[in-house]
Amino acid sequence: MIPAPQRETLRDAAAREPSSAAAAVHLDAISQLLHESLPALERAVLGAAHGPAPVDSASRHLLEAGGKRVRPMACLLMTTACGGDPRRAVPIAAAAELIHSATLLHDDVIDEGEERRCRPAARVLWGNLVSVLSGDLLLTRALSLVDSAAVPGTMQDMLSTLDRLVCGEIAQLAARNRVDLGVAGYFDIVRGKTASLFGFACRSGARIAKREDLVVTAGEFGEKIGLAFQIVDDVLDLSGDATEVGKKLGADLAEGKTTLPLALALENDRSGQLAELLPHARAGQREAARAVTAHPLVREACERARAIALDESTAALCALDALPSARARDLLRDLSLVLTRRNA
Ligand code: GRG
Repeated sequence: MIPAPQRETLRDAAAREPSSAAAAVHLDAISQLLHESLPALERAVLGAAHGPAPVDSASRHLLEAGGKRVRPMACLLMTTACGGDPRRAVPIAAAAELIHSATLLHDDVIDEGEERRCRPAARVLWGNLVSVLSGDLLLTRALSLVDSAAVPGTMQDMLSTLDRLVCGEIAQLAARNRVDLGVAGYFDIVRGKTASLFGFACRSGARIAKREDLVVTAGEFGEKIGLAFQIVDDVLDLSGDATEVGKKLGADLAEGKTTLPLALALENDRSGQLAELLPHARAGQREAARAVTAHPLVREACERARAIALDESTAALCALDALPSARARDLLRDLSLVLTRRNA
């Protein structure tokens, strides 16, 4: 149960601040605290893309397109919040970003995605085979980084995180086109496919800082912001701005995914009108897709999903009280706020 005062604080902050201006201020403060480790992180991430052509080019194409780097940032901040030196966290933070990048390269093949980070997906330029092998290359490089860092507990954690990621994706494929997945089924999938890697990034921060006693707390924070992050991703797919988001909107709908807004809307669909429209939208009928996206139950569910993401982040923040560094703890709080309110 989230203590009421903290819930108020985050909701108030979310309502008070225009999201883009606040995000810029928060991200600037995070960059200042991590001014030595962020450039090193970038070098470590981009340095992983060397290898045989054209797999190296496909990897670089994705890595050089940027991305928000939120998983490594969470790792670096958590290391600092637990009293450690963020420079020591660079290899494992880079590994978290490389694993994420590998999943994107594979995911775009599975979902036949065309755009990623405002660019054509690697599979569009080099084909599926190269995209899969680029993902494999980055995955291997990530494992090497974790192995060389030799931080007790992180390799084991990395392996079980990969297991959860893959199982989350398998569960999502098995649930494709279902209308009865429900909110609980949705959360099961997202804990695996998204929250697990945020959890790894944060647990690793506590381990790098040699605070084994804080690993569970840090992991709880990471898993919760990961859930919140995915929920916002779902909402943006149904209601975002394609130029800001950097990929085609409505993709989740077309791919038969039951995202949180859809699961919530379907729960309230007493007339069955939405459930009837959904298979047509998923079969690629544009009018049906437009009708689903504009449906009042879906619009209302997008608002509710944003509120759930905010509550999940607030719950995450409760775990942070135990962490020693107040400055880094505040910045983790700001990072959660940015992630929950983002439009891209
Ligand atoms: C272990 C290689 C490997 C694969 C596992 C394909 C797969 C199986 C899992 C896919 C998991 C997946 C793509 C989850 C979605 C996570 C998500 C919200 C992606 C968007 O992340 P952002 O917004 O992207 O951080 P940027 O571009 O900013 O980095």
